[in-house]
Amino acid sequence: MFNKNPYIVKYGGGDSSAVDLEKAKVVVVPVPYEGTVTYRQGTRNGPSAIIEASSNMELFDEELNVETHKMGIYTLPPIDLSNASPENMVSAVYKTVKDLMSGGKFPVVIGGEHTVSIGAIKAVKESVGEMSVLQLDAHSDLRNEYGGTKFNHACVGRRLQEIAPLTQVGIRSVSREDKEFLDGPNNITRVVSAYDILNDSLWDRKMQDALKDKVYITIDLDVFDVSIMPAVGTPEPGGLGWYLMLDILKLVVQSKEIVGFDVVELSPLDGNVAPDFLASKLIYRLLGYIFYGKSKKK
Ligand SMILES: [Mn+2]
Repeated sequence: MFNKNPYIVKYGGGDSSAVDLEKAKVVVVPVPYEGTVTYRQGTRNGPSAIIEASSNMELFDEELNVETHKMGIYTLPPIDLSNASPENMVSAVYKTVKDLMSGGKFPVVIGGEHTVSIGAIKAVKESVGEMSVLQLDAHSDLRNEYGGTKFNHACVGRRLQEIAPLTQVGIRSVSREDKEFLDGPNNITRVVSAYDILNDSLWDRKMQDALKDKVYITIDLDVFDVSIMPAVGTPEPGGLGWYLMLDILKLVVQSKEIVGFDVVELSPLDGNVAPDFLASKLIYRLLGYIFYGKSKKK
């Protein structure tokens, strides 16, 4: 479907592709990597599907009443390392994001499988110092090793909490090893599960209290309910709806400084482009909240 010359189109389409790198505030980094997927394949097509969808999306944000792209969104050529080891891919993403951070850019990484976040988060952490990672995900992904590598997507949470304090929200799938890790004496990872969101009226307070002032957000699209986001490698029932997700993001943007984010694990479906558009609009809306939503409270 969306495989024809995908990167000629930039995120946001015509208008925002006119921006050059020097003038851009935000730089989109597509990483179509799929090296350790365990079930449904196709995340390598995620970035091109998101970018394609973005060129058919309204660039006027009807909630915020702004044209978010006007602050300058630049899309880099993809970091395409399909046959590389996860370690090599992680270090390539690290180098790119590190350069962007030293240039004062705000990084938005789009995957690809969830391991693409590791290098990005390491680079952002080194640049901004003390920060938290907010992981919106169905899965805890806290195994130390899976399929013979520490860089499997099932180990992402574990790697991330080695870089910065981790708070996971929307979790509804936990392995025995994940659980033992979470219950262990030295664990500082905080989990606000899908069940907490349903049953604990203080869940939002708990999420905010767990986060430091600076926050990097990593969004695994399987955090959404499968009814609106079926295009993921490992779907789990019982996920978040669109407006709940927006409320969570608004809450975090209002109370914290967001230092970067990524959106990963889109695995486009033949014959259903709705998930691609969801992912594209999610990125745009979150950029809107971060760059226009804070001062302009409606
Ligand atoms: Mn997941």
